[in-house]
Amino acid sequence: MRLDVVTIFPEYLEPLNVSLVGKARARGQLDVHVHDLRDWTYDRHNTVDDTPYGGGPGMVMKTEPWGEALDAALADGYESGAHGPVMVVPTPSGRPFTQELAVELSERPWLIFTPARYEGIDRRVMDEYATRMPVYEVSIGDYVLAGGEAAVLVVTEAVARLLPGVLGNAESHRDDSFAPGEMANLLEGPVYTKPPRWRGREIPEVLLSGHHGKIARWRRDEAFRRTARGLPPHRAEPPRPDRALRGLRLRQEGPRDPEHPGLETVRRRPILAQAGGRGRIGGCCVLAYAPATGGSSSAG
Ligand code: J9T
Repeated sequence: MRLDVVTIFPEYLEPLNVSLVGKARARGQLDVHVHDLRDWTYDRHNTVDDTPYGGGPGMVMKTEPWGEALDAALADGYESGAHGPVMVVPTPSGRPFTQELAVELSERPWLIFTPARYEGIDRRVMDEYATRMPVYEVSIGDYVLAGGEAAVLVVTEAVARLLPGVLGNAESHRDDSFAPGEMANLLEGPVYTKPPRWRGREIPEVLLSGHHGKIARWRRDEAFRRTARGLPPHRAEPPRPDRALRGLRLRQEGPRDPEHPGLETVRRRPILAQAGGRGRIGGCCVLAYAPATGGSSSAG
């Protein structure tokens, strides 16, 4: 996979040389190119921003440096044989970044990140490149950052570990929280390692039983239990019931989400803005599971 990052802080992307992503680079599984946006400015001050049309606070990143930087990154990529670019624009108003989206991005051969500072990038840049490639505007959570670089690191790490051969054991992301398949919509349960007793705390006996069937069942039960205690706050999107949720039902408190009329809200929380996502400005549904036989009290 090829990654391009265009930024005014190339040094912010140094962590891409470390740990799992750094190793994937060293092994040639990831081909990372970090570009300085200011290389495409021609004034004394290397200006990349200007005041917003229509007034208002803050500054907006200018079209011209982004256009030239992206054209140059694209030309370089195509020249070296890359194909199928996707532009990834980190922004708090983007589509929520989920494991599902990480999987989708991991299947693309070439990602071009455009982390912005200030109030964001002039809209025409995204509109222009959307005529040439898919443009994903992505939010890593309901908060605002000083710049999109930290979001690039988050997305890259989530995507890189899904690339074939990057994780040591091919099975090791099968059981991730949110991974598609058996554990879809479930959070991972607790894990333990040696010693078997620490400060008076023992590990669950079943894990020492050597009985693989019982251990697998215990792990699923623990995952259900953790999920029933409440979804993590960053899950703005209601989970879809699936095979893994047979025997559980959803409990209600609050209004129904019109997009998911079969599901019921148990907790509401404010969200910043998810214009492109499935949440609603000012509040969204968070769902919790309850045993089908249980009463109607909230699981949250
Ligand atoms: C400037 O970028 C952001 O503030 C940002 C990017 C991606 N996700 C967010 N939640 C914020």
